[in-house]
Amino acid sequence: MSDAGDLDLNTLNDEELVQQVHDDLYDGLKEEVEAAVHILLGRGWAPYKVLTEALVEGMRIVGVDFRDGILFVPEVLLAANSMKAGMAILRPLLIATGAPRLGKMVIGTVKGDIHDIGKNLVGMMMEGAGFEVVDLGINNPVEKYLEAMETHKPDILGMSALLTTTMPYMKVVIDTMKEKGIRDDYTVLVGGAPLNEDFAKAIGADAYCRDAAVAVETAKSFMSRKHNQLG
Ligand code: B1M
Repeated sequence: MSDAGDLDLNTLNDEELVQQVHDDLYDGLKEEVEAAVHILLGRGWAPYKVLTEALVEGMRIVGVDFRDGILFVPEVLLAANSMKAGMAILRPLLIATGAPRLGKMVIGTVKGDIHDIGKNLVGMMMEGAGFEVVDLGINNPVEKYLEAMETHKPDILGMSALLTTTMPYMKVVIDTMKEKGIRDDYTVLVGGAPLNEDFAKAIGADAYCRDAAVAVETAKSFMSRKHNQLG
């Protein structure tokens, strides 16, 4: 899409540089994405602004062309790797807020699903807001979630699914929690592009989170309700 070959990213103004990140993400140019993230941070951009305006927006554009059959899995994988490289630079900055510990969340992508960018972002933002996060990774069967809840005793269970074929698995996890009599011991938050509030309600989750910022706000509000009940 772009000719990033001899381009000196430092010569671009902010708007051009963000546009260039979108192009470089699209082209899977990891090192260029990393360099641009460093430049934007060096120009005083807040990490969250770099994340949303440069990386997340770039990935949204990739998603549109993937859907329309213009990009294919290998190209999207390269874009995803570039996105992850940019996120890795931002991660320590986003989590180093010194916020007091608010609670603990176990999060994982459900069985059959290997999408993890959104889940990782939610984990990063939750850590930044003061939550301890245990990340189970991708492709988690119900047993993995149960084991993690038993071991880590979180306040919140977060599940992510990006495919219409894998989102019903969230109900399998919640139903199993009900069968074991532990459903009400946890706040269950779900998210992922194909979900919506009605789906979350139908499967018995506590809330649907449209994005990472909503996940943080929702988690905080459930934690304050919990503390009010206890106190
Ligand atoms: Co996939 N893929 N993919 N893919 N992929 C989608 C999801 C798709 C919508 C693309 C499309 O056709 N438009 C489509 C799903 C269609 C559907 O089910 N209706 C699709 C498909 C079809 C597939 C394959 C089947 C393709 C194939 O093999 N033929 C295959 C499936 C593999 C599998 O999982 N078994 C596949 C593979 C891949 C890659 C490996 C190439 C790569 C994933 C790399 C990775 O994650 N490490 C990939 C990617 C990158 C995408 C798109 C382009 C981008 C997803 C992403 O990272 N978005 C995606 C298109 C799209 O979503 N529009 C697509 C950026 C991220 C920041 O947003 O993940 O939505 P998102 O997360 C947000 C919110 O949703 C929310 O907060 C996040 C941050 O704001 N959120 C949560 C997410 N999880 C949450 C959990 C919470 C709370 C909030 O818990 C509390």
